[in-house]
Amino acid sequence: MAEDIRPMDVLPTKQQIEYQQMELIGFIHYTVNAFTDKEWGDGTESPSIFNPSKLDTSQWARVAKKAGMGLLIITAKHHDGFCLWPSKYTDHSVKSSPWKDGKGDILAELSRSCAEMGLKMGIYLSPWDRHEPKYGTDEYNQYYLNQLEELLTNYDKISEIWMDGAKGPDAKDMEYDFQAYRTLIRKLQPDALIFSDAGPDIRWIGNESGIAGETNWSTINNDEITIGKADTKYLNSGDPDGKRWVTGECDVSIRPGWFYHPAEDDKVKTPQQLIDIYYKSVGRNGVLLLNIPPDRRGLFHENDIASLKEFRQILDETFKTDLASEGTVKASNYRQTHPKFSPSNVLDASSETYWATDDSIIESYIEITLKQVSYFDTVMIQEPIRFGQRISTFAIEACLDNQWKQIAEGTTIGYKRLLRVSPVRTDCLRVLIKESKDIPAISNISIYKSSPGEGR
Ligand code: FUL
Repeated sequence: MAEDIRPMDVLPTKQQIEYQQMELIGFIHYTVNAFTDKEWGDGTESPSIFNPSKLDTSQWARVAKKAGMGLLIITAKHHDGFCLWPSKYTDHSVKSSPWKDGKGDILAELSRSCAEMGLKMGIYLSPWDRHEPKYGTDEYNQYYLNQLEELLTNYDKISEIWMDGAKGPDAKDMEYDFQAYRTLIRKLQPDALIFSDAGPDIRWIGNESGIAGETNWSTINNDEITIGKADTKYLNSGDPDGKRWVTGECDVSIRPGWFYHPAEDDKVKTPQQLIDIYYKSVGRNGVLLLNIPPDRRGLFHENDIASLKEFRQILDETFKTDLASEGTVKASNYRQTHPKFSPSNVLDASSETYWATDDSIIESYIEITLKQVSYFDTVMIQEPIRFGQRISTFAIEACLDNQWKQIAEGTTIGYKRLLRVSPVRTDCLRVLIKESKDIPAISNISIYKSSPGEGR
């Protein structure tokens, strides 16, 4: 049995690989803001205004599942400090609200609904807290840790913890003890992934439009990053010399705001806009974190659901038939001419098998002859990231009128790269690897014709 290729020095963990394979995950922004029409509550809101009439976490989970999401992250506490669970460390929570006579617990309900739908759950616990009087003193760090402990022990498995660096100009000075937060998370939920500008497991992609850089390395040097003050360009493209694997997460809301505002009911992103974001996030080695804010009833709004549904239909239609799957493959070189590294491995739709070249062979190509002449406009390439991220320059050529013609070029690939190429009709294409940090390896190449729903 041939040995696998030598892994790069910086590798993802099993949890990071599983996380990236989810591709699409959901964000739920909910708090008193849904009732005050604000984006940032100031912490003086009375819990008595929090009274959703039909809150139904199973509707959220059902819609998310149908859209193809694998995880739902909820604002357990946003900047206004109002807690969606009855925390014993504050009264500023659902327990002081009229919702379910103060006996409700949104985290418990969501945790059940996620389990029923086979979804993972994550929490956003805002470090910036505009209500809690301890904020600005060291005691606040203990308050935050206490709340983390409640959330990480009372609600089953928590898969992601989201910590943002946002702070208004009026915020009191406060040194967050991120190190202590992380230590507690690792102790209570060792498999949970921690998100912040600096990771350590998942990093912000540097904008709130859901768009990863065309070049997107999953590696960065996060020791140099201060949460809330990060260089957004650096986060957007990652760093080929990064010493840590910190997967990029692309957050964006389906509406202009993160929270529900009735005036935005007709400003929900169209399925085509969502598709475009998908190609620029998932298609650029990122994970798409799409926010759907429940309305005052406590439900996802009909318009958001309709858009999500069509978005999913377009994706399913586009990626239903891989026009390359029955083709034949050859490569300029393959490692030890051993079947384990055979170029045909790129067509078997498995991320386990892969093509790789012999030691020190970087410049190379892999050529696919389709079973029949086909019309396509989308190419997908994947690296087996368990061996690290390698490729840094590639091109795609199609055989047109008996000549190779470049139809796309790119830099990084990573877990998944989707390229929208000008439509071509051919039975032959090749992927050329030009530069790579070590010998290249590719697990999949697929080609598709995008669904007309995409608006072409
Ligand atoms: C930011 C917050 O200030 C916004 O309100 C929103 O929650 C966004 C996802 O993160 O840091």
